[in-house]
Parts: sequence; C-alpha cells; structure tokens
Amino acid sequence: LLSFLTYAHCDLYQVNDQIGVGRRFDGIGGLSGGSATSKLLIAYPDQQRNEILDYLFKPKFGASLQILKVEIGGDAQASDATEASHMHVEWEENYQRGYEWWLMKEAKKRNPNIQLYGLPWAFPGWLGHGTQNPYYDRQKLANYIYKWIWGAKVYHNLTIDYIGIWNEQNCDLQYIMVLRDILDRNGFMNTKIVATDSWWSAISDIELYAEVTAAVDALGVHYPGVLSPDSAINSGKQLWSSEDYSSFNDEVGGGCWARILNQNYVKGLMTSTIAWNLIDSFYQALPWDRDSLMTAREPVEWQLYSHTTQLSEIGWRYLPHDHGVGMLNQGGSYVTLVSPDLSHLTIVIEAMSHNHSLCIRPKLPWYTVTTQNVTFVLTGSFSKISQLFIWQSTLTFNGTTPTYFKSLGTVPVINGQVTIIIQPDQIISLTTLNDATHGEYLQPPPSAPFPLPFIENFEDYPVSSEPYTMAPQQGSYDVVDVGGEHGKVMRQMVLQTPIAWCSGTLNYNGTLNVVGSFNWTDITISTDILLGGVNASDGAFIGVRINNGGCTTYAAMGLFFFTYPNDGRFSLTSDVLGKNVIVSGRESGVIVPGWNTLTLSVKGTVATGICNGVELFSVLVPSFPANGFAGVGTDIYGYADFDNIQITNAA
Ligand code: 147
Repeated sequence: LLSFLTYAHCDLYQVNDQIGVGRRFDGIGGLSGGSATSKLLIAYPDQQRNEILDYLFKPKFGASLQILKVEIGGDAQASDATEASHMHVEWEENYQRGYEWWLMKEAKKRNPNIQLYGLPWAFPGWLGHGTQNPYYDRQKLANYIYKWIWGAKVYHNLTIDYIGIWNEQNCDLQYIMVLRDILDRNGFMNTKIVATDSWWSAISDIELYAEVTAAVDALGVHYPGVLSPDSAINSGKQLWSSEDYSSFNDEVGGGCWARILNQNYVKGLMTSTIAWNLIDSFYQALPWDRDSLMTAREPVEWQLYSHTTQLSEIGWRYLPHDHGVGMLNQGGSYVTLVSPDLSHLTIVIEAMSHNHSLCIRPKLPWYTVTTQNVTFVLTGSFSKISQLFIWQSTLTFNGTTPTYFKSLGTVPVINGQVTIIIQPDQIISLTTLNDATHGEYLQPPPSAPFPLPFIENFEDYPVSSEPYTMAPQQGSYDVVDVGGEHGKVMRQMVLQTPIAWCSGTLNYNGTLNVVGSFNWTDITISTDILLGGVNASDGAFIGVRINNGGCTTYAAMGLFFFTYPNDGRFSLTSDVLGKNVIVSGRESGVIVPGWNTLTLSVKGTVATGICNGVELFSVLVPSFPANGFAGVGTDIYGYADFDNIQITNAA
C-alpha cells in the first residue's frame, strides 16, 4: 500500500506548448428543442425568468453557455410537444411563432458572442408532397431552411452561425450541396453546416465525397460515448458531440456531464459538446423528465458547466495530448485550454467515479478512481505562471450537500509545478483567469401546483404567438385574430400529416393540445369551438384525465368529448383516437354549424357532457386513467378555432 501511495504522489503531467497547440475549442452548449423543452419558460414571472436566463447565458456567472442550439420547428412532436414551423403551409411564412426566437434573443442580450445553431427534427407535410421524405424536392427544402435563417436575421437581427441537416435521420448528401449553394448565393456564406447530427456511421458516408466534405464545417455526432473513429479524426474537420448528456439531472447526471465534457476531447478529440436539453420547462409526466442541464424548479448541475465555460472562450486551443490533455493515472481526466496568444491557461480536471457518472447512453465500461495527488509541470510559454486560481465542485452521494463551482483562492506554482489533491467525484479547475464568479440569486419561491381556475380568452397574446401554457402534443396552435365577438382565438394550423421525427406520430392523424397538471382528477373544462370554412377539421374535442403525450400521443387514454358540427354527431371516448366509445349520439338541433360551447365535467366515475347549455350525456366512465392533463384537439389535421377555455375543479 505504501509504495502505491508513493507512486500516487509522483503523478506528473506535463503542460506545455513544446509541440504547439491542439485543436480549436468550439464551445459548450445547450439544446432547446427536439422538442419543446423550453415551452413553459416564457410563462414564468419576469424576475424568475430573468434569473434563469442569467444562470444559463450570462458570461462569468453561471452555466455561461457558449452555444445555443435550437430546433427549427416542424409542426410535429419530437419529444415533449410540437414546435411551430415558420411555414405551416407552402403559401405563407411567419417569423413570430413559438419561443425559440425569443430565447435566442435573450441569450444574445446576455452574451453577444454566443453561437446559434439551428436544426430541424420534423417538417411540415407539404415539403414531402405526401411522402415522408423531406428531400423529395431538395431545392424546396433548402429554400425552407434558408428562409428560417433569413427570417432570423430580418425579423430578429439574429445571425445563425451553424445549421444542421435532419436530426438523427437520413442525411442526403446532394441536399448538403444544395443547401450550401443557396446559403452562399443569398449572402449567408458564414453560416456553417454541421453534419449529420446522427451517428458516426452516417458520417463515414460524407467522407466518401470530397465536395460534400468541403461543404461541411463540422462533423456532429450524437451520444458518442466520448469516442471517435480514426476516419473522423483524420478527416481534417472539427468533430462535435452535437447532442449528448440527456441524463436525469441529479448528481449522477452531473457526474456524467463533468466526465463527458473533458473526455469528449481527451478520448474523442471533440471540440464542442451540446447537452440535450437546455432546461426542463415542459410539463412533468411528459417523456424525459429532468433530462436537462437545469430544471426551472431546481437548478442543479448547470454549475458544472462553469468549470469550462467561465474559464475559456470559443477559439481557445486545447493543448496536445500528453502536453496538457490526458487521463489521470488513478482515474479521471484533464484538459488544458489556452488563449490564442498563450497568455492564459485553464486546466479542467475531473475524477468522476463510474457509478456516479453514468449517462443515459451509451453503456459506460467499468473503471476505478481513487484519491490522487496530481502535479502539473508547466513549461514552455507557461513556465512564468506563478499562481493559479482554483475552483472546485464536490459531488457527495452520501447525503451531505455537494458544493458547486466554489472558489478556493489561489495555489502557488513552485519551480513550474503545481500540485493538487483530487478525490473521487470532484471537479477542479486551475486557471490564470481571475474573473469567474459563482453567480447566485436568492432562493426562488417554492414550486406550486398549476393554479385553478384556468381561464384563457387569448386576448393578451400577440397574434401568431403560441399560448404559453398550452403544450401541443400533435398539431400546432397559433393565436389568430378573427375579430368580432371572439377577437383573438387559438387556431389549430396544421393541414396535413407532418414529416415525422418519431414514427409514433403517424399512428394518429389528429391533434391534441394539453394544459395543466398530470395530477388532475375531477375537472370541468369548457371551451368555445368553431369548425368551418376551407380546410377545417371535421370534429374537435375537449378532454380531461389525458394520460399520455410525446411520441406516443396516439396511445393517450382519458375522457374525450368529440363533436362534429357538420352533422350534429357527438361522442365520449376513452382514447384520443376516438375508437373506444363510451356514449355517442346525434343532436343536430343542439350542435350547430358555427361556434359551439362544449363542457365536460368529470367527477369520480361520472362524466357529464353539455353543448350550448344542453346536457348530451351523463354516464359512468372507466376508473382508468384516474388523472391526467386537460386538453383540446381535432379529429384530423385541419383548422379549428378554440376560445374561452375555462378549467375548474369539478363541482
Ligand atoms: C434524442 C433526440 O434527438 C432528442 O430530441 C431527445 O428525444 C433525446 C432524449 O434522450 O434523444 O434521440 C435519441 C434517441 C435514441 C437514441 C439516441 C438519441 N439511441 O437509442 O441511441
């Protein structure tokens, strides 16, 4: 044991620029979307929302993100709700929808240097001409993506730095060339292409064609497990882990993040890592709860970003392997980032233990970590450094409070050597920079359940916006002004099946927009609905106890009150597909063309349905599901207007 310890005391790591520097550092990022992960953030009270945005984006304060990647909405579900397309149909375009424009502007306000990156998950159906192939007409697709980049500039003064192809789906090489061409011809030469946002196997296709490689600026891979194949390393391209993490944001998730942030470079030479997702601002009970770098309610491991992001800039360089980058002898890893003029240096050291740094995927091979003394030997351009600022995080896993990004003052560099002790599950940064901070606001108010009654007439929303707390699981819903008595209403906008990201969405050709709490049981919902005119839906519904969303929205159970005003039919079903009918009928004298007011009230095992003041049914209902969201929807894709949504506890 003694000799082992003695050995541990002799762990020397060279830090120098003797053989030059390594790859350019491209920044650490977070992903909003894929899909609707930031949905509810905009609904927060000003103070809390601004504090959250500061934690995420303000330089030298919190996570201090260097890249914000967002979804280019495709009107389709791609994890947690749909995000709106800027072209719902081929004959229109609109750059005021959704919340990604807003989020990008909030990020830029705080950090003008943050890099923006757009990527589609799904596409409006018209791009496929009735197929599920977005490359059906490559020119059209390239024009659609170019329009989004153009709209960002013209309507929001946002410069999109990076653009991707199609999240985790087939990458059409010809399309990459067409996209590059249209961007260049329209003055967007500086918008760089990242391909393919999928797996390394897809990227090997690109390397077959020199002209495609030339059009691409970075090779982006997802969940690489910190490894890159030789062919990618030798391609001459920057390598990115353009989606990673996706792990529950407890301390193990934090450990995952700390480990992959370093090791994506140490083992995979990847110079950017982007976490899915930026913030959990979607309803609890939707898929991937808290697989986020921050939860709107409980900030946790965003502070581990600070070790890298507050102590580096995009354009800094890594040092070469064994000259400042490598694995630690007793487990863990270190990377050194240096400013281009070599005047500043940051060493990030992580000693995450195996079980405390598991990520959702891929499987992590076994390894061990023990407490170790680590000595860095600074030579070359760094030999004059006399002290380093030290920042430390300690994950605990034993009930004691972890510490995050804590300043420990300075450590001296003596004869070019600096020694630290690092324990398992610690992260330590050593840096010449003196301007990092542990940003902290007062505790936010405690979280509270979704308030009732919920009353929404949409009058306060800007036209084209998406109502803040309504989370469309299929379909896309914009505020439109119809004038007259109803004024602003919420309209379902999708007219045909989108090109899916998750194929589950193809099992249901209608829409569903949920609101409130998954814990709701005895609830009354009342809504005015208009179906009429060209491209309208046949039927629409209101629902309660809705128990499913995400890519399996088609499997949603609950209680759904459908009406079909063209012929006066109605039904109560226990599924969103409308197949399990509990009661149905036809009342053409009650359900009329034009606006109808529907009310569904469920208490215990009894559901009552009312249309325009006339009771249509009062029936026994199944005991499952006993709880779920409230919502509205349409039986098929097609226009439908909703107004005066009122939700209360059932009397
Ligand atoms: C990713 C998606 O890109 C995200 O939108 C989000 O759904 C995220 C959740 O973890 O997952 O998609 C993946 C789906 C499957 C795998 C990897 C990524 N997989 O099986 O390796």
